[in-house]
Amino acid sequence: MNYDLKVIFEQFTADGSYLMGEPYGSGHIHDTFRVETKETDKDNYILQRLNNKIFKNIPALQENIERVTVHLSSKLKAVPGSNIKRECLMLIPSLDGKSWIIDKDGNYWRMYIFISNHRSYNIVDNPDKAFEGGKAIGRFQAMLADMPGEPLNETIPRFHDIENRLEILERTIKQNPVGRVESLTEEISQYLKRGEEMKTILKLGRAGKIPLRITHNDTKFNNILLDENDKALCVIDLDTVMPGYVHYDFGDAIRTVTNTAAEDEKELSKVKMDINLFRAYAKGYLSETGSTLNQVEKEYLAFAPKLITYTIGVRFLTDFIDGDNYFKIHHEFHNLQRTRAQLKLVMSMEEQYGEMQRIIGELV
Ligand code: ADP
Ligand code: GN1
Ligand code: MG
Repeated sequence: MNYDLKVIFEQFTADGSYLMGEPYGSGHIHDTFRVETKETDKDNYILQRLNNKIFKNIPALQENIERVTVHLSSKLKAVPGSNIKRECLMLIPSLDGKSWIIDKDGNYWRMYIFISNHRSYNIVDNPDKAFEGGKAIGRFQAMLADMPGEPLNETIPRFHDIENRLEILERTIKQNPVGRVESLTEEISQYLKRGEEMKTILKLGRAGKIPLRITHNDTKFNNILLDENDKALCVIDLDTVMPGYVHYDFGDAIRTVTNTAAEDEKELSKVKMDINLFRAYAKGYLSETGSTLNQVEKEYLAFAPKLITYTIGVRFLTDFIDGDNYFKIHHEFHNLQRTRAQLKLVMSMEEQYGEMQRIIGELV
């Protein structure tokens, strides 16, 4: 699709005038563009066409992001030497004072200041970056712990609820809408046989042993921007910030930080969990949250990466069976490749589970 980015840009109260816009980043959900302004001393911007098939209530989604960014920036302002424009997402209001606009074709758009000179990685190659990632997510959770007001809107209901995800998988298998189920016997059986174990966190929540907190829920490493020295800078992609268990954020970060290969790696022998990166992330994370987590939350941190890697794998598998309606894909078997790579990563975590538990035990 071709959009008139200049016309859309001009419906926001940006400082600076439109020079050019181009697709940006490797997110799986929205259409993201970087807009450069003519003036070299003005900010550049991120313009996003929001996926309103996935996020069905955009005003509720934007209300969450407004609340979260106001709270985070007020906390950051109190920190000497902080640079709000780079350490916190900054929404740009539209001409009519909202944080989004609807274009003439009914598309929803929002705009942020482009965070300058950041670094973003899909794969982590050393423990220092992993440690910084852990600190960034730990600090993010800590800063949101005292956000006032009503609970945030649930932008995607039951997002990480594995019972929900398994129900949808089983329903999609039964429907078999594009005839792919027959060729997936091995993948389906590998996923389904792990289902019961994966309900552990939900059960602890229901038993009142772990609290719902404000969590990010999409902590893959390319949603954590680092600065030019590879130090933690800003946590982005706030669409799913809502009530959740800390295990969701810890697990999703470990899924991406410790994987020695890409999320969609075809050559499965390359996919492993690097235990040194696990240790470094956990150390960074616990340096910020160690004093607030309860004993049971800490005890189950080592379990969380298996759960979230499995959950995302279940979602890729479901989407492949469904005919690829959710995640952006770049070729016909992309979701299948992702499904297999996530399963391989779960297996690598299973092999190293004892060591993961030992490391957490040492750190808490
Ligand atoms: P998606 O939900 O599709 O992943 P994101 O909000 O994560 O969308 O944005 C996609 C990508 O755009 C990010 O991974 C990041 O590279 C880039 N990005 C998003 N917001 C900003 C920003 N404010 N400054 C710089 N880069 C950004
Ligand atoms: C999506 O938005 P993005 O690309 O950061 C997805 C996550 C998955 C991830 C897998 C709203 O994240 O849940 O873990 O892809 N986001 C949504 O790469 O579904
Ligand atoms: Mg993203």
